[in-house]
Amino acid sequence: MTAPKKRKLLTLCLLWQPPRILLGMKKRGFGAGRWNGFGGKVAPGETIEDAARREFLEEAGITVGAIRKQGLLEFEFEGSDEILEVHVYGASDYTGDVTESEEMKPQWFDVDDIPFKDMWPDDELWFPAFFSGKNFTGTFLFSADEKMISHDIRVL
Ligand code: 6OG
Repeated sequence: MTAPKKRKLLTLCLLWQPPRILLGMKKRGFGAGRWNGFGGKVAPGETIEDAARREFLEEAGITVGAIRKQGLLEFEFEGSDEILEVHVYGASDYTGDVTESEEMKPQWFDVDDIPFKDMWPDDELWFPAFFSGKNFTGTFLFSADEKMISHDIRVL
């Protein structure tokens, strides 16, 4: 029997002020070279929402206002013994100055001009649900070389 896979809790927060959205170019580590929302691992003893806010501050230098949970995404990579459980939040206001960090280079994009070809391939599939304001779930299987093999997205 194979052991059940460990789950790694992560956050992903999108700051959306129609018609613009703030994305960050990941400069190092997992997902480097791709634009994404802001987020990372939930630390022991921290709520997922606190982690989302902390990561935004660490990566883009700003404090987000109210945040709303909108999605739950699960990513499995072939050959990996863990499942990434990514909690997706939306925010629409913030305080502070958007600042580049060692991990992320932030940039505003028009929502009609999102650089999907330089993002994780799943984003194009669930961003429409995010922008519709609906809640959603998704499960994705990736190959070890980061190609998407299958996906199942449900808009709730
Ligand atoms: P650190 O490992 O840097 O956090 N993340 C993904 N985001 C998208 N859009 N698609 C994926 O498809 C992702 N896998 C992980 C979660 C990694 C950050 O990247 C997100 C975190 O915000 C595979 O701490």
